[in-house]
Amino acid sequence: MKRILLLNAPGPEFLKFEESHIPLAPLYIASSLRQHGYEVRYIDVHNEEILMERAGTAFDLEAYFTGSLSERLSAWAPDFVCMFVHFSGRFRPAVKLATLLKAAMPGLPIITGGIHPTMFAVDIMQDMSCFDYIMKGEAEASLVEFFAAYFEGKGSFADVDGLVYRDASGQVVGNKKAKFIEDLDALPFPAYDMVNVKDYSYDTSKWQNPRNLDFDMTYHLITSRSCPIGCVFCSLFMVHGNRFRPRSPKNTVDEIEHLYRDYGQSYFSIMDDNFTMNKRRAVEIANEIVRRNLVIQFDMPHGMFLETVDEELVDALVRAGWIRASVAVETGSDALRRTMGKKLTSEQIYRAFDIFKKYEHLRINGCFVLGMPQETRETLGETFEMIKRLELKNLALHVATPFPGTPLYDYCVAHNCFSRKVPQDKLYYCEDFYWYSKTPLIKPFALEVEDIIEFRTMVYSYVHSQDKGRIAYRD
Ligand code: B12
Ligand code: SF4
Repeated sequence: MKRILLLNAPGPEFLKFEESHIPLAPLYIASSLRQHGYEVRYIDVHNEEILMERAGTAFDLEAYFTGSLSERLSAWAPDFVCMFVHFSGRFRPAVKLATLLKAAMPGLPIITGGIHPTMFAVDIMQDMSCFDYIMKGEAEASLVEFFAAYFEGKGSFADVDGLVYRDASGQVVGNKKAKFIEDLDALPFPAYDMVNVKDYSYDTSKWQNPRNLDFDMTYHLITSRSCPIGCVFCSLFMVHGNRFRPRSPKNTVDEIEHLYRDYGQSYFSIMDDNFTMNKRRAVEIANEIVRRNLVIQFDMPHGMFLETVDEELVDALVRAGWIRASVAVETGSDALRRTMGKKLTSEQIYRAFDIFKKYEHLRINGCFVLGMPQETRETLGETFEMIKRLELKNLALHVATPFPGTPLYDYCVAHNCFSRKVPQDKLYYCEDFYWYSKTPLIKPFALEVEDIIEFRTMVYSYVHSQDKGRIAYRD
């Protein structure tokens, strides 16, 4: 039986997390590979780093590699390594780890994937020998296809969806990513048994807990993949396509019930991009949670589609244990929101918030994007007015970032909207895409970047002055 080692890359220096979460990408991949007869092991380097630092030991990747990791590698002797890179900022640490691996075990092939390798796949493969392959986008099916070709000679690399590889002459070949899994219910649940769940627990004593439940972590759930809205700054379509692909309410609640009954879990975070895109489905999920007597709490930190919000939806979700969500309001200006690619209107936003306000325990985090090329003093003014009128308890003011491959990037190139020079090669190492909120990369036509920074500081201090602690994440 072939042995596949899954490695979750460590985090970058500039973004240290105290909380760690059970990551879904490796566990989805693990369960699919196991279903197809592979022996799989998972090492969450990122989580081990967090645990070490929590215990007071500074994490040094080289020392960790030569010590604990190398021992486990030689003891198990994998046939292939899959390297997971959750976000762009973890790409450099992933390269460092892959380079150490290649130096120690040159014959061990490494494939990487995730949003960052997907965006820059061909460039990375052209420049870096530490990766042998890249798999673009959603990979449960395509990785199985690839391993069948690699280990058993079934089919050719040229036919593997989304694979980027070097041909016999060393030329990089990038296959198109065209196939997305239609029936997500057919996927096995993430292989939760591969992690020691306790390694992901942390202090939740300050978390909102209206049902007074006992929990020390949140489990992430993906109940649907992708999103059809097409915001001009969004890069997600490159990984998951642009069609909303939902799991059925039954399959979704089966997973929740499995985690509730077999793992004693009562707090969940629905990480979908647009959980409420299909209102009927969301209501059915909520009703099914209630019907099965699952006494849980859940949040939606990654987004809720406001267009479908009505009394019926909110009431059903609250009865099922919903306590908080982030909503992508983006701006107070209808015109600017349309420029971003959203049809959502201010009227719909106010209507949704009027419903939310009826539930005292609900915490809504308003997410805004500042500094689009078309941002003006007037649109910033409209945003501030909306923030005041919505009386947001929590708020996130992000700065627009033109990720390569998005319509916003192309627009910024065409209209020269960059606030500074963006390198033309090795874009995958460009730090502006790593820690993007620091200094705006876009210079709006009618504003300076300093105006955006000042506005952000002003709004945050206004919100703080209204209610101390309002912008804390979970308490
Ligand atoms: C859950 C999540 C989180 C969780 C992470 C939990 C965890 N344990 O890792 C939390 C909330 C902690 C989080 C934090 C952050 N996140 Co996050 N997160 C997500 C989210 C919503 C879902 C990811 C997920 O689990 N998807 C489900 C799985 C099945 O899909 P997947 O991850 O894409 O994996 C599939 C493919 O990509 C591929 N694949 C992935 N890896 C690999 C590896 C190999 C070898 C192969 C073959 C294939 C492969 O196969 C997988 C299965 O199909 C995504 C948005 C999204 N919809 O993907 C953002 C997202 C990945 N996060 C993002 C960001 C920016 C962050 C933060 C930096 C935010 C911040 N400023 O703090 C932090 C960084 C955290 C850290 N330390 O690394 C961005 C990344 C953008 C970018 N280019 O960098 C995204 C895309 C959101 C967005 N639209 O902007 N995040
Ligand atoms: S709504 Fe969110 S996930 Fe959908 S396109 Fe816009 S930013 Fe991307």
